[in-house]
Amino acid sequence: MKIYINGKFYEKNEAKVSVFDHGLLYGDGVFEGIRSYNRLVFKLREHIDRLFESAKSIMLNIPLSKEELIKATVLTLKKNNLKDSYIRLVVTRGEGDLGLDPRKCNGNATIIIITDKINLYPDKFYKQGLKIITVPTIRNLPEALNPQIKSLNYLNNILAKIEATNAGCDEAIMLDSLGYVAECTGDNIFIVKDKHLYTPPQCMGTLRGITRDAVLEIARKEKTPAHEHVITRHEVYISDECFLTGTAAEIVPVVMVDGRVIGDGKPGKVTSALLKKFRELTKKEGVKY
Ligand code: PXG
Repeated sequence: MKIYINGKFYEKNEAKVSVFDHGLLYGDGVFEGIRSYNRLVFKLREHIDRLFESAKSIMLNIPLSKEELIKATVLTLKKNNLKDSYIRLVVTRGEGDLGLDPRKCNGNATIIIITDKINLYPDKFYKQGLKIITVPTIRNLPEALNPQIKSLNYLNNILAKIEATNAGCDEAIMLDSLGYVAECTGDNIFIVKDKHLYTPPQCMGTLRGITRDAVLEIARKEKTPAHEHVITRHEVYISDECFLTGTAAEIVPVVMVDGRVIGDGKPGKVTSALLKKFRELTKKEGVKY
């Protein structure tokens, strides 16, 4: 495995960063998780745009242009000769001292590109659907740490994941500070009611997921009404179908929420049709390498 760090390639056991890197010391940095399908990187430009937006928000200067970062990603994929891949782009504040002041990092951001074989979710998740639970940990307040920033500090989501696992569930629904449904720990959430799709708007403490946007795009093309609208837990419980979207999961059905059976307790028809369309999209769209 060849890993890109600041313009050079290293073998896995030699790919290391300093213990003084503020990505490690403070979670001070940003990242993206991207997938490639049959040598096509799905929505690469959208992921790069989001990475730069996250970086801009935390005043982290990425010392490459978007085009250069796309080239570096493609080069890493070529070097690793991976047809289907999971790509992790990480940009940290870089090496500083033990104080949190980012000025000590001298603008030496660390850029890391890891490309690996994709670890697919178990098939049973798609066939049987997920059992999920609402957890006590709420999603970060946009006024404190905006969930639009895909930062290296994922403790908010990790705590929620631990709570779901402790309860014997596959995923966690995280609420916002008002008690509305925000998202899951690494996925966005959708419900289907009377053949309409609903997903929380991004302003409610929800990451604007790229898979979420792809689903909204498919729905628009298919003339399925889709709404970005606040969702309560009640509306999730009485929905006909529920599913999660994310780069790793793609579109995964949910069949139980907080002990309530969703629809008939099986993955729904709308969800399955969307997954089929989504997989067709990943076969034909993307940056080739
Ligand atoms: N919400 C959150 C909080 C996320 O972290 C999504 C929604 C879905 O966004 P995309 O753009 O992927 O449709 C994410 C993305 C991981 C991992 O290793 C998690 C994500 C991305 C990549 C890797 O668990 N989450």
